Amino acid sequence: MPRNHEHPLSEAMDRRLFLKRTAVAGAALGLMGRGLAQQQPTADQVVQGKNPKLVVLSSRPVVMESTLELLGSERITSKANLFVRNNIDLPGLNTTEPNVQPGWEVEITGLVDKPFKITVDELSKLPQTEVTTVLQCSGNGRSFFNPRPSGNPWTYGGVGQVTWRGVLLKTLLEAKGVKLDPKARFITMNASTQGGAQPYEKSYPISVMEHNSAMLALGMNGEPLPAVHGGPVRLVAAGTFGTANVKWITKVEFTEKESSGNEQVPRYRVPVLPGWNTPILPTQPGSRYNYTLDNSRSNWGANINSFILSPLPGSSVRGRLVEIRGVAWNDGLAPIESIEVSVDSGTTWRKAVIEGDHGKFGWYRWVAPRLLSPGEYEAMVRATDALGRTQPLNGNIWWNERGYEWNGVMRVKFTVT
Ligand SMILES: Nc1nc2c(c(=O)[nH]1)N[C@H]1C(S)=C(S)[C@@H](COP(=O)(O)O)O[C@H]1N2
Ligand SMILES: [Mo]
Repeated sequence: MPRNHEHPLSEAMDRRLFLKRTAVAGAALGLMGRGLAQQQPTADQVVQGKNPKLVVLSSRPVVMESTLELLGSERITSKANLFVRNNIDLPGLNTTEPNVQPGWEVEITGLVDKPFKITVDELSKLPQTEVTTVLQCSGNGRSFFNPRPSGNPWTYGGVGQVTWRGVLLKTLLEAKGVKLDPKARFITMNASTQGGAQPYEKSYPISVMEHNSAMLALGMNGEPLPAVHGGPVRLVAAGTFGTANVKWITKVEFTEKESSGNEQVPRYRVPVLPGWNTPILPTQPGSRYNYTLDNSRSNWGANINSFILSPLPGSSVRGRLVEIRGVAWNDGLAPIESIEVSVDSGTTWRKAVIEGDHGKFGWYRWVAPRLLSPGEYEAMVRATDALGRTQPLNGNIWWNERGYEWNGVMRVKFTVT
């Protein structure tokens, strides 16, 4: 395993190795599970049905990340391998089993001519739409920022690609013959507070209905929505960061203003000049920022990113023909046009071949076949879309106090034998 400390991934691996060693030492001392060397429970112990290979970052609220190996092992991320990010747990829902509640109600209210309530059962009888999206926590990659912001130390696993099935908000309003007041500029979504859970309220521009196929999703990967992923019903806005995709939704409110709740501000924001689709305003690494609705924006459209899923960091592969593989994605507003790969730490770059995609909101799969003689290599990947948006070689240029929206070029060291 490479031990290069400037390299963010090996730092993360060092951390895991350290945690493992601590656990082993704890076991040797007979201290497992309590006291000094208390070990995190495994993913399957925290959420029934999860792959124990997921890395638990917090067991309460539940936060767990997937791994590059698992992400590379399937085209659509299975429910067992998908990361979980709860800010607020709902009691009893830590399972990938469905949450069967046909009578669950969602209220559609605010700036509409006829507010109404609809049950999950009624929703399931309306025309359904499917969309494959990359679901990614805006904190994914946080641990690569320097200095490291506080918050869950995500490496690369706070992401997955899943296929949702549900009723588009547009379809729902049409089916109910409900008209929007032209004053409506935002959609404000509320999650259930059942069992005494704290409110989770998020607002997004109303354009989400057109551009992001916003839907009330009832299904994931051809099954009813798993309880831990928001079952029985969740808002899905394709092409946006995870935080916009409110689980266990009970209310969709059309509003003139953005929510001023804690989850909207100061949480889940980056510094910007005013605007919803503006890049991060550079701030001095380590500095503080006083987030307001005006000087920052919510984590919104996913920024362009790409991962190498094979070879895995620190692995040995057989030469001479080595296929470097991975995925790339963005917010779906423009196609990804070029994916460049370097195997010499960025000295020379060559285009990878795009093998296929999963619609504009999903992953582009790419492969870069290279003839490599035995030795040490460092692979890097950089995606660029039709709007010229690309990834920085040094992701830290977008350092922000809360460590959101990392999309620095990934580096993977591997050995060819
Ligand atoms: N009700 C509710 N919805 C939520 C959250 C939450 O804590 N409560 N977390 C959000 C965040 S920050 C992310 S990244 C995604 C994670 O989705 P997942 O847990 O299904 O992977 O859910 C979002 N929706
Ligand atoms: Mo998130």
